[in-house]
Amino acid sequence: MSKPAVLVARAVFPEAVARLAEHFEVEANPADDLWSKAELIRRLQGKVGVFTTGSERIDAEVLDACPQLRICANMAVGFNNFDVDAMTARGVLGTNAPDVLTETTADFGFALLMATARRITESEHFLRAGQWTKWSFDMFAGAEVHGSTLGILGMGRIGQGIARRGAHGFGMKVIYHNRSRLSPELEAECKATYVAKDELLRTADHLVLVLPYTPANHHSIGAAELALMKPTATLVNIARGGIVDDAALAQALKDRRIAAAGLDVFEGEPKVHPDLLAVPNVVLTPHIASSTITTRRAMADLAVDNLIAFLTTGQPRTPVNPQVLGRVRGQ
Ligand code: 8YV
Repeated sequence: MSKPAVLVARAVFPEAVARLAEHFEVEANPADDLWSKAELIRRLQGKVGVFTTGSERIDAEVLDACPQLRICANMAVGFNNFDVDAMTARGVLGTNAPDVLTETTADFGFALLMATARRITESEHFLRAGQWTKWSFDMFAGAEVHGSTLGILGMGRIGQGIARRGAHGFGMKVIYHNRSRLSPELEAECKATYVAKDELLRTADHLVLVLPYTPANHHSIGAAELALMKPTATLVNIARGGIVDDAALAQALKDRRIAAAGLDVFEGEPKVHPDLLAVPNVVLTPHIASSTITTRRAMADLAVDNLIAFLTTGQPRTPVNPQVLGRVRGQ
């Protein structure tokens, strides 16, 4: 009997593709470039599963054009590339890759906070440009991190990881806002206090965004929110582009309405708003918060586990729409 066919939509670890090939006929994109939607649909013909990397848009058009597709397994904790309602309505399972990237991503969030507050990349550019000719008493004076107030918007697993680092490692006072409050036990463990969003914006010395992208969260931070922040505050976004209005942020940075920002994600990435490239008080990284080999392997392994487990036993490890189990297409 021929094996079911799956597609790997973008280049990933060869070992991940090899594991899939033990169970399935695999077609794998050898390139880092995303296929166009038309090409993705063409490649998906006859495939029951697809390994996605968080950027391939799986919507009603794709699902209707690929009636054999039963599972989309994301190598990412975020799954805003999936139209989950359209998938659920058509009996297509989505899976994501939570937990395995939590600590690594929290490490990076903290690194970006530190680099932003202490102006590490800005001062490095100055040095590399040969501009360091003398000492001055306030040269690249930054913002205190230890003992300051850390604000976290979005208190899922990664947000909690950042809270722990801030509270336990740097003696920061941690405040957070989230759709729902943490349990008293988790609040105590993270030493975090729940506050309203406005209070978070007004009070935080360093504000870290870790909320998932949903239409409701689009431009959660825009001109009005930036206006509430302290002029000395810093903003870090390791969540998703689109949560921040990048044009409004660039203007606020230019006008020094906030002190600095650290951004790993951008609206329309890999394109970056030209005004962000033009201001000095921003640290910019190319969406690498989860990028260590150990963690990226674990993310790929989890996506592979989900494909194998679901297509062989019907029991995925980390479904995002578990309500479709039992009524997935073709079952
Ligand atoms: C990924 C991410 O690197 O997991 C996520 O949601 O944003 C990143 O860890 C990216 O989506 C590609 O897999």
